[in-house]
Amino acid sequence: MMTKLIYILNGPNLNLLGKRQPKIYGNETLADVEVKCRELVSGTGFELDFKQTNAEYQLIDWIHEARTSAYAIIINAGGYTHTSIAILDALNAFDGTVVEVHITNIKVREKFRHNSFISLRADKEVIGKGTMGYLIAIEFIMDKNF
Ligand code: CA2
Repeated sequence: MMTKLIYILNGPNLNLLGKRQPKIYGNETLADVEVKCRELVSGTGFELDFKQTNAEYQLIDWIHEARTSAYAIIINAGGYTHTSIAILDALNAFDGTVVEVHITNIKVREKFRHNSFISLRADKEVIGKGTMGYLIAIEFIMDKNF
């Protein structure tokens, strides 16, 4: 059986998850989240590429790479969510499913977090569900496939 690849892309500062500001972002590290995501797809015919970077160009390069290798992208672009037309442009060149994830509810935080450029391309947004949002995003992609 051919496996379907899901890219899970994490942007700036998400490497600090579980290490600072637990009241806002919780206690789980990004490595913990990756383990749970891998458990969820295990034996389903889906495969994960789970990555984090602090660099905008790197997110863009990975999205370009996904054009030929991935079935879907789950993206938490961190602070670039609210600023990056370049990431939106890259996502617009990707034909597969795009799910935007935010651990916190960006709509009820500071005003500068309310806008998301990524939401203009996303097929689904999962916001304010904590790190469970990544699992909800995977479920959405897997359900869409059946
Ligand atoms: O809620 C989210 O998932 C965010 O994408 C997280 C970003 C923030 O800029 C967005 O507005 C919403 C921040 C990344 C996490 O930054 C941390 C900083 C310190 C400790 C833990 C995480």
